[in-house]
Amino acid sequence: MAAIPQASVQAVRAELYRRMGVDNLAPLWEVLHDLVIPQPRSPAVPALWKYRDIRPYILESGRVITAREAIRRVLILENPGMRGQASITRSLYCGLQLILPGEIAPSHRHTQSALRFIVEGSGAYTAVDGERTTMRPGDFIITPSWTWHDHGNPGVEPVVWMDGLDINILALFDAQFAENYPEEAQPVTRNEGDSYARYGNNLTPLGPLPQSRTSPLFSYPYERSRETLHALSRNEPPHACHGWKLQYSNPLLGGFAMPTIGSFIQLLPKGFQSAPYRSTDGTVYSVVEGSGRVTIGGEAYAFEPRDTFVVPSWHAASFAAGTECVLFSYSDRPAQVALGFWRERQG
Ligand code: GTQ
Repeated sequence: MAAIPQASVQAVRAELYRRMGVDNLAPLWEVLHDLVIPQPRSPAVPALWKYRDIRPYILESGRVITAREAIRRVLILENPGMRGQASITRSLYCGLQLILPGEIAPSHRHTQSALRFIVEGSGAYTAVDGERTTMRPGDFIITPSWTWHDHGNPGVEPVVWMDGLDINILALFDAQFAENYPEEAQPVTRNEGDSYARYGNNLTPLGPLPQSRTSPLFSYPYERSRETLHALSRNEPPHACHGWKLQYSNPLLGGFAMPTIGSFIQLLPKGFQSAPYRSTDGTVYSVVEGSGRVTIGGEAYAFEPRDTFVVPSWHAASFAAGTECVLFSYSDRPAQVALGFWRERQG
């Protein structure tokens, strides 16, 4: 090789690549360094959406299209590094859904799992498996894979919630299915509170139990999460990175509440400055209470209630709580843990 001029080596290789390309072959050695990389290099970038700035667009969308016409009237929070891909991280979707008084978002089901985190307004419901649950700010609600679900608002005020879906995970595996329910709303077959009574009180009905991988408890009311956080805070010091942080869990199986999406709620005391934390699960946050500052990969963002921000994979994040803060978050952690490659680093 040493005797062959570099230019002709390049030309010989290029010619080989061209011919093999015709037969759908490509040389690994030209791309290896981009395929197998020393640490995550996410196309997602840190970003924060101020609710105060985006709320007018949400309400304006309510004047230009009905929930019935839109099916789901949602503004997608697109990661600025991944515009046009309906993604907030590589694996996850995030949107803000609006339902106005008197509206119904028609029933359908899909293999994607969804979570709802209520951002503004009360009195709307989501129906899953024949049971309606009333939405209040801070409630965490699950729509398990392949369950019929419709949303309605018999109340008097607009209701806005965050939708988190594992759309990109299903797309990665080409495992998406969806269908519409023949009626606009599914029939109500169980009283409100049934799933909470069965599974939310440390008591389990004698079989047969649901076989789903998703929590049978489909609504986790904020009142209870908040109370639990404050109870913890009275009995132990805050974690250096997380303050007091809880994972929403499946009362039958333990672990995460959903098989693909992990969800969390944390309390930061007033004046708290967290140690930096990074993990491979890019994470979406919704601010429930309080204001402060999050520094993501060296960039600082001020936040206040109802704002949304995203910490991409392996970006160090740290919090400065100006007042006592409550933050909700979700990520693809259960999927990474199940597959054995999730990593974190504290400090
Ligand atoms: O409520 O079923 O934001 O199917 C995106 C897709 C919400 C929903 C979204 C959906 C839904």
